[in-house]
Order: sequence, then structure tokens, then C-alpha cells
Amino acid sequence: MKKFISAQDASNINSLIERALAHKSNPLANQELGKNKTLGLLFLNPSLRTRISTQIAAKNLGMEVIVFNVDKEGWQLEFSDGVVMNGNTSEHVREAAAVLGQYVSILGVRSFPGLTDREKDYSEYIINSFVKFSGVPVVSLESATLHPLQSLADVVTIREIFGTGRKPKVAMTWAPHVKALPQAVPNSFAQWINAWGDCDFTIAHPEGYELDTAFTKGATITNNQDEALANADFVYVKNWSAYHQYGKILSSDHSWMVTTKKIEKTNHGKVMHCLPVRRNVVIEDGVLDGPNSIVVQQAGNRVWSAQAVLEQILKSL
Ligand code: SN0
Repeated sequence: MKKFISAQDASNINSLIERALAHKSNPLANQELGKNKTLGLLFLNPSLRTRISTQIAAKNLGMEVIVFNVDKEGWQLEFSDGVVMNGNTSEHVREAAAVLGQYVSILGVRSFPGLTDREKDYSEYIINSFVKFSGVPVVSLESATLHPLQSLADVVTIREIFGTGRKPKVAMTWAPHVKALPQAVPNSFAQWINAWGDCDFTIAHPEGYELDTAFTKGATITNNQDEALANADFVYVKNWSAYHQYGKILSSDHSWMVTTKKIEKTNHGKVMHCLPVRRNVVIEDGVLDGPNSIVVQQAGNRVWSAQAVLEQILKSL
């Protein structure tokens, strides 16, 4: 694997899942693989799970890890070509990425979308610049439109809980939020579930919250949350801002919050969320503190998913 920024970079999702679960049962079996190799983790935005789980995954493989919070400690980066850099940006990504590529064997990058210019965000110019100019494999730690390490952990968790042989009914539902959030997590979850092909997949959202069909095609889409949740084995909860009326909050309808009452209508549905989650806005306390929530197990699986990805990249170096 030469980069990991989309489901399309995973040639075999099932074998990545198998490797992730193998790492979970034996975390330190491949300590030699990453010896004398360095992982650089670059954050242009905040992180808790992605940062720490990826660090642990790399250490389990024997790698050194360097974390750099570009947004707080670095020079402000310029991404446009041909500009006269007499404003706020101090360093061009052409140099920054190329220099980092001299220092590390693999580079992880987190960069959220601006949510004002859809075409610009969906061009993925930030992560693609690092791919183009660093000369080393790049791992997305959540880009403008996708979050593949999260989605891999999501399918690992579904497989771990549901096993093989039957197709789980998976419902992804929009829920309200106070801020305009990226579409990256829901885009990515839809992309991975569709590419995996092992689920009966429904997406529920209020009118106006349609996602990019490049990621959702193949899924059943409804504006009726009850219908989507009925008999679901897994309920993936996430807020996102509008894709068509780009970055806008079109609804704050409280009735879309996921409650214990709604979960009773599922097939003992397991509740998933990428975290961080705003309690009693997105999901009710009773659900998060109840027996159906698997959000902590899901977050725990971020380590093993990252380890499966780093392992595959290390093998190709
Ligand atoms: C991000 C998102 O893409 O939705 C990261 C999720 C992994 N979430 C947030 O920014 C939540 C911020 C908040 O204030 O609740």
C-alpha cells in the first residue's frame, strides 16, 4: 500500500479486518517490522483518538513516532501555486512536505475542510499536496472529505461483533448538532460499507442532508429515521452539515436525537459513533451509558485498524 486516504487504497478490506483482529489478540507480534522507521503525524486540526491510537499502533510495530501540531506550532502553510507570499502564509507545502519526506518513512496528515468552498474541499488539495510533494506514503488522519482509519475501525467492530455468514442491517442516521461539521465521517463510512459489500445498508437524514452520491450509491436512503432504525443490528449516529447547500446547518430538529426509546425498535441494535459526541444533543445519556452502546469498543479498535494499515505500508517500503 503506497497511501491510505480512501477505501480505494485498500485492495482487500477483509484481509485488513483479519489483520486488525490478529493485532488485537497479539499486539506485539510484529515489533521488528517498523524498527528504525519513523512515522510523522501532522495535525492541522484537533484530535484525541486518531492521534493516540495511531501512535500506539506504530509503537506496537516498533516504529518511532513524531507528532507535530502544525496548527499551533508550525508556520502557516500555503497550498496555492504561483502566489506572492506576502500575506499570512510563511511556508509553501511544496517545501514543507518535501522536507518532512526527508525525515520520516510514513506521514500521517489531519486536515478538516473549510466548509465554504465545496469544490476546493472536495478536491482534497491539502492531503493530495502531501501525497504529491512528500515522496513518502501518506496516511489520512481525516481529510476534508474522508476518514478511512475511522471507517476501517468501524467495519472491524461490526465484523468482531456480528461475525461472518449473515449480513447485518446497518443504519446510519443523521443527528442534530450545534456546529457545522464535515461530511468526512459519514462519506467515509458509506464508502467503506459499500466497498465491503457485507451489509444491508440504509442512510436516514432530514431533507437537504443528502451526501455526495459518489460515496452513498448502493445504499437505501430515506428521510424517515424510524423506518431506517427498525430491526437494525447497528445504528451509526453522526451529524454532518449539508453537502448541496454546502456547509450549512439546515435543521436542528431535536426529534432526530438518538434516544433509548428509538433503540428499543431496533434488533438489539448496537450504537456506534466516531466520537467526540455531544451528549443529549446527538445521543441521549441513557443510550451512551446503556448496554447497546459500543462507542468505547469502537474507539479501542482504532489502534488495531491503524496497526493493520501501517503494517501493510511498512511491508511495501
Ligand atoms: C469532527 C467531525 O468530522 O465531525 C471529527 C470527528 C472525528 N468532529 C467535530 O469536529 C466535533 C466538534 C464538536 O465541537 O462537537
